[in-house]
Amino acid sequence: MNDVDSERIAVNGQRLWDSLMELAKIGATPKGGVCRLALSDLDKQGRDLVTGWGKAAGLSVTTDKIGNVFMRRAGKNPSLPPIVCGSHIDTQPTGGKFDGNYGVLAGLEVVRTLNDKGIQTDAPIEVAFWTNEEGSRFVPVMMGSGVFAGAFTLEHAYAAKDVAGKSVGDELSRIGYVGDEEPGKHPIGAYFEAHIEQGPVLEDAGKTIGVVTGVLGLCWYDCVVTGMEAHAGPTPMALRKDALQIATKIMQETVAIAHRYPPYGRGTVGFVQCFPNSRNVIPGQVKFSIDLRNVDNERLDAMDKEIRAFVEKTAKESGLGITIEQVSYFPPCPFEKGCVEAVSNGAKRFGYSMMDAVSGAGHDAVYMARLAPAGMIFVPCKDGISHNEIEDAKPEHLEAGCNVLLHAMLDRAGLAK
Ligand code: HGY
Ligand code: MN
Ligand code: MN
Repeated sequence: MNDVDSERIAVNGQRLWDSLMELAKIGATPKGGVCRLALSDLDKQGRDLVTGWGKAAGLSVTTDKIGNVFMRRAGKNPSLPPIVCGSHIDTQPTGGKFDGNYGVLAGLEVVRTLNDKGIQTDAPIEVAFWTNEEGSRFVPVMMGSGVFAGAFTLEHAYAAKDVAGKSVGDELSRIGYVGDEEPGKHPIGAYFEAHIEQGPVLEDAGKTIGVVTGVLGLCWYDCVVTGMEAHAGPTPMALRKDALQIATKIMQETVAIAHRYPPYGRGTVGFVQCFPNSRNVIPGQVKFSIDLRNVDNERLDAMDKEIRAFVEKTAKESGLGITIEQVSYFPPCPFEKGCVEAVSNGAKRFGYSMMDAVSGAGHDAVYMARLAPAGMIFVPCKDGISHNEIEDAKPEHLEAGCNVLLHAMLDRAGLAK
């Protein structure tokens, strides 16, 4: 046991790639992407496949009440808190093979490699996947890890509904993943998440590993503009209460605010519902999402104030009813220095090119960082594209990131003496 030179062990990149391609078959789309929405039948199939692989690798599986799953490899010292890695396996409707899935299967590959080499760690190792990271079908975003970290209550999460009116509580129990464990009552010694960058910086710089120093803060809002449905023909322009025309002003301002707070300012409107959505009816109501992000609290707070002020001014000027409700929020999140160093040391050990990176995307690691030292490993994705069915990554980059994950985990878990 442990007679292997742990400095040199490396993962099996082909096995990692094959497991990614196998999981990607669940919810595969014609354009080569994956649509596996949180708590759908496909999510259940993905969960069953991954937990089946975990059990086959000798892991013991526990699930908590919001459906977060933990797959545990015993360490020599069971009283030590586990070193946890993972990510999510739910995807966007036009998602890719790698977003989230990579971090979970890289964790599984770490376990399979330790098994192959007969290595026993001092602390236990766990591979986790978190419920509804994407926040696409159900809001808030990063739901499972957020409940785990106490950012919002289990009841709040259970009550969340999708556009068809189905609730998280009902859907989670329908797929059979309401576990016994109280969310958060699960020790975490440290947490690492491997993820594709989902942006162009690493590829542009020709680097293999992104040593993630932190994550942008995020504010999500639901904005509803209420006017009056009327006939598109007889209604003079000056007498309309056109909800869509007013909504578009707020949508434009969302983007304008992001441009006013560079370089990390982000403003996006991705979800729009127009009622009654008929070509010859002046829209009576429009509901849309607003996603604002930035790298520090000052800028994010300023962006929040500006969008709220603009909504208030627009309501006054237009006379239409406008509501704006914050539905997700987390502040900018720096990662713990020791974990950041463990990641860069792992990259150095293999001689991988690397650079510091700030994550524009939110990740479950943001909530884990509230509970324990946490860090992330980025690898490039093709043309920096993600949340798109054409999302792609190179096997050698995915393998490199997994090697760094392996050594960062060993750095924290220690080898059994
Ligand atoms: O929205 C995000 O940043 C993540 O993909 N859920
Ligand atoms: Mn993700
Ligand atoms: Mn995503």
